[in-house]
Amino acid sequence: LIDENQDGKIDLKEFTECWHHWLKQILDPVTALVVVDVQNDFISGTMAICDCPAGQDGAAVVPCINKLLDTTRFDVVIYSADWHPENHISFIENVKDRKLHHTTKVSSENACKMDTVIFEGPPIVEQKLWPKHCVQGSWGSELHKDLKVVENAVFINKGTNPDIDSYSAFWDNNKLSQTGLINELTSRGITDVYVCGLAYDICVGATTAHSVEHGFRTVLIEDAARGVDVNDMKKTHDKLLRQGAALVNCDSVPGMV
Ligand code: VGL
Ligand code: ZN
Repeated sequence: LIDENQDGKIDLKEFTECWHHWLKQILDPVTALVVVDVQNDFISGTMAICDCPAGQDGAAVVPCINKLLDTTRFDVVIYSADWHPENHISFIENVKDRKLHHTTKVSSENACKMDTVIFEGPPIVEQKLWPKHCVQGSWGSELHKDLKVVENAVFINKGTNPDIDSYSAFWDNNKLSQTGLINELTSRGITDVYVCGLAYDICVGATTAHSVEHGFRTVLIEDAARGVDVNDMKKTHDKLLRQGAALVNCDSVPGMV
């Protein structure tokens, strides 16, 4: 692209034209939008990210994602959901039911949000603790009521095994088991994966990283995501850039104007 102003910036209108008439024909993308965990508990429930250190508004992703869905044609739209059984390993409430590794000390008054503990094996598991959230079938596990759900959408549940947490929509945290996401993408010949949702520095980041690893051209739509901790968000951003993901805002997604 010619940068006529020599200011390092390329005109968006010009880019959109180039995209439709030229780049799109060459790259021939088959696109998926992965909407990560836009669920009640992360917005206004037990793990509302507005109560987290970054103080962000999780609900703000909803109009942004709806606009993306209205103006851009994705070949498939995937909605992931954190989908835990009552006895899930990540819940603070369940620590008392499991055996802690002898090096870990958790007094009840210290068992606050985001403590990391080591559970006795086999296998030994290091686990960040969270308040009970996204219990299968509960209100907290439902997608936000205003989120647009398109026809022929694909739904992926994760974190269903009581003994393993799963931040990424592809793999569990120990990379022992996969969800059905990779099959849904490869069976459709997807080349480009766009990722958005909650939370930027946890499940969105993990999903984006695995998408890059799987070899998809991967685009994280940053203004359609919100996070928990500003420092972790910055770390996630830098790590994903190094790994080769593209980090953009909604208005530079091809098709969005
Ligand atoms: C998530 C913490 C625990 C997320 C899920 O969706 O970002 N975070 N479980
Ligand atoms: Zn979870």
